[in-house]
Amino acid sequence: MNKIEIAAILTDIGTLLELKGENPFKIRAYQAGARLVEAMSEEELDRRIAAGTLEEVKGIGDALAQKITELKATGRLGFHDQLKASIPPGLVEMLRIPGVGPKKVKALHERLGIDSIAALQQACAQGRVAGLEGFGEKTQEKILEGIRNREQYGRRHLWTEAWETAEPILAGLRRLPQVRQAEHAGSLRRRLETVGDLDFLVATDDPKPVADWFVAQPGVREVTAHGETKASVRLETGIQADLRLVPPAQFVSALHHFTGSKDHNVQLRQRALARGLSLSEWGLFSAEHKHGPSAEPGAPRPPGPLVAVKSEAALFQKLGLAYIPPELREGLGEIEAAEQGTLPELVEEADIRGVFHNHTTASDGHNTLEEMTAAAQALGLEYLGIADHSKSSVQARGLTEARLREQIAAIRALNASGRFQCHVFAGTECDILPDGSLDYPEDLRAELDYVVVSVHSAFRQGREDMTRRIIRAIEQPHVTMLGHLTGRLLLEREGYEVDADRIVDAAVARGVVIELNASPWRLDMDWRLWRKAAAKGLLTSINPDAHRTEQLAYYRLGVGVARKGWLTKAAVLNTKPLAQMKQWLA
Ligand code: DGT
Ligand code: CA
Ligand code: CA
Ligand code: ZN
Repeated sequence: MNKIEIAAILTDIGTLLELKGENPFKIRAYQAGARLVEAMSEEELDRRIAAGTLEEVKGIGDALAQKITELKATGRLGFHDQLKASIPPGLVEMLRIPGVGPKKVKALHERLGIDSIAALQQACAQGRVAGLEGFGEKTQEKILEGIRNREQYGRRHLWTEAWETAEPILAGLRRLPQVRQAEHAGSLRRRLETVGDLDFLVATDDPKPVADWFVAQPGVREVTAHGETKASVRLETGIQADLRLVPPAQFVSALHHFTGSKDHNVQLRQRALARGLSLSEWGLFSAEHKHGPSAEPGAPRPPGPLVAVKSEAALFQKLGLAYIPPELREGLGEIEAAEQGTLPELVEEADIRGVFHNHTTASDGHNTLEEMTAAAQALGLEYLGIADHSKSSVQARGLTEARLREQIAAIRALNASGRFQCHVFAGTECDILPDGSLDYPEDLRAELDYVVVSVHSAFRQGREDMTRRIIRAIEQPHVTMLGHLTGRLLLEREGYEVDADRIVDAAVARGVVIELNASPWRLDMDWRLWRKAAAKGLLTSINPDAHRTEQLAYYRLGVGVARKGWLTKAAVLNTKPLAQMKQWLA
């Protein structure tokens, strides 16, 4: 187990103890222990475990040191397993409702006997929760809203989660000897930020064994269809998956059809008809009749000869169009642009040279500055921008001015040491305070290489106040970019309301960048707004907002979303090589 997995278990123990109403000191010891483990480098943790010197770290007592050592050695902890087994699983599930923490769960369980989300919903609906001490009408309403959102959102899945489920399935399909070609289709292939169900398409002359494999693969909870042209399953993760099986000659048209979107398909079919062609999942057909006009009234018109196409590019070409990448197939003008030859040359993963807006253990990140730098370098990035939280973000352990100055010095020293090829830019994610002023003064901002400004408080201000607040923030000196425009958390909470057009205009006027926050929960600013914004001259930066080393790779997800927003390499700041980037920031 690495330090992050160990810390996660310690945190979990803290939560479980809190649910049991254990001694607050004991709870805090586990929470603090988790943080201390995270803040250590992997090497230090190994060294201390080997030397038996964990207890020397202030805040780690004997009992904790023993548990950490056991986790490191065996990857398990008997104490944790027993603790988990002693608590009804419904209580842990209730923690996923926004605003419901361990103390509330405990009170609900002890005083009202509530041990599941369903029971909680019922109690709220009957007004029994509002009467509890520490709850009230407002809390009750918020809990209900949280439960309703969960149900509504529960039908969709974050793109990354869907991708992680889908990749091994596609790989499995491709390994089957009967499979000639296999692809993802649907919203996953179009890189929509959330995915309803997975769609797979296979070309085969022998569909039965393929469908049989699909419904029997590990992770299948329920089979909802099992035929030779289509099979559907529900997976353990709750995601549903459709497999379509077609003869090889039909693969291209079926892939196009099942990639969608529906709007794109409808528009393309109309275009085909206008050109004397008929397009469907079965193929592209010439509409001319071979069979004369003798068909019965109302019978489907027999198709004319098949127009063979070897690739999607060829399919588009037959319709007089340039190739439209899947990300753009949303029926939002891509067909017109493909006709006029004005489709953008989309940014690609390989264009990204470095990443801004990343956290370290100095605030709420899980890896040290050095670990983050090593990881960025391993990804082949030329530069890494650090942007820890500012002092008002207390819950995220935001840096005081003195601590930020120390961090700047540490970053300069690291660059000077030559330890890493990857250059580190010193930045901040500076809070935009409720009145639009900034959490750090101008002279300190001037010492940094770059400044991200973000809203993390007073979310319910209303559209007009929030818009003015953000514009005021980005109009101040030494502001490089605006973080997560709406603060949304996909499938969890809506963002705060803003007038995006006005903020974009203000950013363009001041030469401020708006980030494309590439965290899978955010993907904010939304792809639907980028095409128009970039046309106004807005630059973006694809920012992973990484809180641990593995999350640096989120920039790849951000590239997918940028492509969906029609963005070119030129519209993305962090495609600049290091020397140009330094110049631009200066
Ligand atoms: P999702 O699953 O809700 O995230 O979105 P999609 O786009 O993956 O939709 P899905 O799985 O229902 O269907 C996959 C594709 O199949 C869809 O993008 C386009 C095509 N398709 C499905 N139903 C229709 C339809 O009624 N008309 C047309 N033209 N295409 C359809
Ligand atoms: Ca789908
Ligand atoms: Ca589907
Ligand atoms: Zn933030």
